[in-house]
Amino acid sequence: MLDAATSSASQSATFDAVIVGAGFSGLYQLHCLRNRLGLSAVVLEMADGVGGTWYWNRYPGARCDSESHSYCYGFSKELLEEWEWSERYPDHAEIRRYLNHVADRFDLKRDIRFNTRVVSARYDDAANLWHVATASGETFTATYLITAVGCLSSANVPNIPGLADFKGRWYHTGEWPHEGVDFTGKRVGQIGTGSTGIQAAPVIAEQAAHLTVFQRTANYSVPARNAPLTREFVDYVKRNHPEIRETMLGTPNGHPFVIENRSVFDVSEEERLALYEEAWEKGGLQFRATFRDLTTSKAANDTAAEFLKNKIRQIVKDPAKAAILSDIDHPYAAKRPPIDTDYFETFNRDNVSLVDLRKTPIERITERGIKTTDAEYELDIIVFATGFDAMTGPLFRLGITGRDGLALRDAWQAGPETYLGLGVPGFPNMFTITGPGSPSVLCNMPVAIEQHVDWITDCIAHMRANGIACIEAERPAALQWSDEVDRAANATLLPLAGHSWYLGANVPGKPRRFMPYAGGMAHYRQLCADVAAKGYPGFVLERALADA
Ligand code: NA7
Repeated sequence: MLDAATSSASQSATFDAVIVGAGFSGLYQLHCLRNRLGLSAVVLEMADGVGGTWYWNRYPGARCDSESHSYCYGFSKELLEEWEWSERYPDHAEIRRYLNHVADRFDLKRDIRFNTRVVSARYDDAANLWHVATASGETFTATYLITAVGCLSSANVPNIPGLADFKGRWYHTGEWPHEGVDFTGKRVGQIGTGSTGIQAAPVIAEQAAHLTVFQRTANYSVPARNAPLTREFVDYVKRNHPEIRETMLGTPNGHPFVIENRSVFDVSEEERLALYEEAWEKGGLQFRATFRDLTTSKAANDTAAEFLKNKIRQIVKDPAKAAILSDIDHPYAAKRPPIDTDYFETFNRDNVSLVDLRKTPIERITERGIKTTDAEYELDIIVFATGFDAMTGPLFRLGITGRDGLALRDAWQAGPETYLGLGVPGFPNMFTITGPGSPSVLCNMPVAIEQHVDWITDCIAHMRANGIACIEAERPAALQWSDEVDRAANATLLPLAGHSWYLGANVPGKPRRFMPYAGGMAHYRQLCADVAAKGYPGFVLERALADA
């Protein structure tokens, strides 16, 4: 084991591993490497606290769509038993409290460098080491580079002409001010109606003088039915977490519910509507699990889509608004399905209006507000709920270069190419937690993260036990895996939402490639376990020179 020491010659602190990011991934990876394997590891984190996604996303209504009792680590029985969530879906502040609790409980903060932004990470072929540089000029050297930067951490502010002219204030939801934003008496414009916009609009509308929602693509949403957890439920979870986790680990998406094994067409129309109604009342992402073929058969999906569009028409009283909100152009759940608290009801308020950007696109932002092709909307505040440069964006920001000076950005010019979403050809000893090509965002994130961190930890332990100095994904294996990622996506309705961020379609110029692995988490876990059990086929493992 190397010592975490600073060499005066190079001014570079040396570690076994540099981990980038202190969210769910980075915290657990540090725990595994330091507390389990006894390695020296440091986490470099650009924020001044832990939390990752939840450090930055503090917008009004920011709340997780996974149920709280499943949105947590499963590696520690004691942690599972001592932590109590307060609501069905945890809000951003409660998740930060949880992650701070984890960081303190496992004494992690002493190895996290906060306010430390990575600007480059360069693989040194000759020394088989990574050199990581930060914005403040510090450098860190390590055998392993582990990216724990999350999938949705690079905010996408669209390049709309005139933003610099706007005299009011503007904010992106993913970089929300810690002190909050006071909307009292303000005219607010919100661009974006994805999961974030759908959470934010009802809360902003309650405070603002007027809220104008600028919608480009209409979206489905199912009520979250958030509520405080009862004592009985909290106790039930404590008593039954092994069974709950077994369910989570057995499902394709890592949630604590099973997908029903019936087809839409196994039941009569009357029964189907009753089942949808029941799922609507129950609320949450579980709506998608009402039938097994909702995500794979367009005909099956159409029945759910029609049910949900009818709900919009029933809830929204103004028929013109209802028509714009229910004019949805993609199958249900082909984009990430939002869940909400009173989203459609918000459009019944007198102080909320809706602009259909499909009919009247934004021309520019002016000094006074947003100008579409048919009107200028005067605004004091613009909220960009416009999403993220997902999955690859956070990795590119690290300025990674691999073997022979190859930049990751160049290697992935035509789209990401990984083996299992864990390794990249040309980038030895680099591991990407929930990288492109892994289930990641199609799974309840902590479940995906723990599987990756456990796999990486076992791999590093294997390397050290067997004198292996270097591991690198092989190109043919990565190409084959890319084909498998495409195949898995094409077996579902996911590619039918041509404008989704899963495809990179929300960022101009980004190559269109379906990025997450849609083959299901349980199946993927088995594939990864098989690769490890067989001695890592698809990776090249090199012994240290002295041992060769
Ligand atoms: P999303 O799901 O990417 O949604 C972004 C929204 O912003 C969506 O409605 C976009 O419309 C809209 N958008 C983006 N750019 C523009 C421009 N230039 N003009 C008008 N409207 C625009 O991001 P979220 O933050 O809501 O959710 C991200 C994930 O976080 C979510 O899926 C969960 O996993 C958690 P579009 O659909 O592209 O027409």
